Amino acid sequence: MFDKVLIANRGEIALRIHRACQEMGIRTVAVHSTADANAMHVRLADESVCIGPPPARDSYLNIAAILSAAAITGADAIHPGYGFLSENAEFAQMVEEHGFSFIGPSPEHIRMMGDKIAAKAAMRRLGVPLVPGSAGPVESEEIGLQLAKEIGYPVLIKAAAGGGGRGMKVAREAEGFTEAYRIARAEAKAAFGNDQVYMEKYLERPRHIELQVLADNHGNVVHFGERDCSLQRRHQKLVEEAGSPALNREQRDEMGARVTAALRELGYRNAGTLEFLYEDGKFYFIEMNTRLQVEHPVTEMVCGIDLVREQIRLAAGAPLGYEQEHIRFLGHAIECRITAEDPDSFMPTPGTVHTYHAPGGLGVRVDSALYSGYSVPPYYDSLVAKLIVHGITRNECLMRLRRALDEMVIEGISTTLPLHRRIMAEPDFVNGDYSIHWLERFVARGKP
Ligand code: MV4
Repeated sequence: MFDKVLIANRGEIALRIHRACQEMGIRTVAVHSTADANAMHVRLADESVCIGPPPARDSYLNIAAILSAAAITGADAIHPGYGFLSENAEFAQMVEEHGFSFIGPSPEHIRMMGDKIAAKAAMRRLGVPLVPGSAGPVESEEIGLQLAKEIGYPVLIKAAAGGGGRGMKVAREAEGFTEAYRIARAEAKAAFGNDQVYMEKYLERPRHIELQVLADNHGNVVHFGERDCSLQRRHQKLVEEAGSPALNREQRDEMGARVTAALRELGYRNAGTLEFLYEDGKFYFIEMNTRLQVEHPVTEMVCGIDLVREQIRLAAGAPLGYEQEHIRFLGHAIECRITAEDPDSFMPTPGTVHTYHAPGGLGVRVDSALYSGYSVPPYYDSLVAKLIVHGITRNECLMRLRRALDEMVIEGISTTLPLHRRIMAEPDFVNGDYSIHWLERFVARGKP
């Protein structure tokens, strides 16, 4: 097992990783920008190294500085968290070339899944269902037009290097196809330096459902069920739940079996998440994330497993040590992502939190790096706390979540807490009756 892990991240996820290490008897190294000198992740770590000025590209994305910090502190392994360098195949490769373990998948798998066309080709070959669409890149508008006719409108043009909603264009009929195609390619070129695009049938009202997997270095792969992440606005998730109110046990088992078989075949290692669109009882694979996700705690709550500890164990070469049948699902969990944003306009609200009080009680978990007197810097993601609540039934979970939201205090800056309180009182949400478009419409309706 590792003696020392460097955590190449900040905020609540740096704390989350530190806690797993602490329980395993592993010492931790925090890295931080000058803007984060007083951050909680720096205070709690066993050691810390300043790696640069506030802008992320000079600090949390500074590969040379992070590798130097690992070398001078004698770390054995690096955990990238989410965001920043977590899905950077070159970084994973350099970590290993410098003699450290990367706590995550192989650089090859990160690279493969970063290319959305390659990811889909692999999943198609391995029998995972996909949205009807192009088998590879769509090289010209003539080919695209022909294919759109075969698939049937509306179609969606997506960037091969995209993901997370960036660089997508809908064409509702042949009339607008050429323009959508040209814009999609130009935007892909500008955003990713790669203008390759592919095409899919556009699903009008799907849910966004993802499956959590873990794989060891010995060919064992298990899944931990699904998360429903349909509640999002402009591709930023606000609320996630495990399991999905739309699925039953048989559907979960069936998708889990298919996906674990595919990843076994691929030789995948460590943690991963497969994203699906779900509509009219059918699943369609769209992308795979090769990192720990923000919303992993809802899965931990229903499965009673520490996914970060598992990631660390697996990266050190340990076998999973349990099989699919040993993974049980108990009850329901919901996570609210609380951000330093205006709850109506979603403008960031950096500044000093003069009062912070976290809720508690049975089934309540708060993952946050906040403390009273902390100043939220303007340079990074606006996530300030995740409130995760577990209940035996979804209804118990909801009642407990409403209570916890009422108990939670973040004063000094505006946050999305009031919006979460409104969502949890909304009949559609209470009934589990929502698609990926629900929140956008709810927010547009405004406060009652
Ligand atoms: C789609 C889609 C409809 N049909 N693909 C957006 C994020 C990226 N991961 C994939 N996305 C979508 N792909 C087809 N064929 C609708 C979306 C989409 C979406 C997906 C998940 C969560 C929120 C979303 C919001 C808008 C659009």
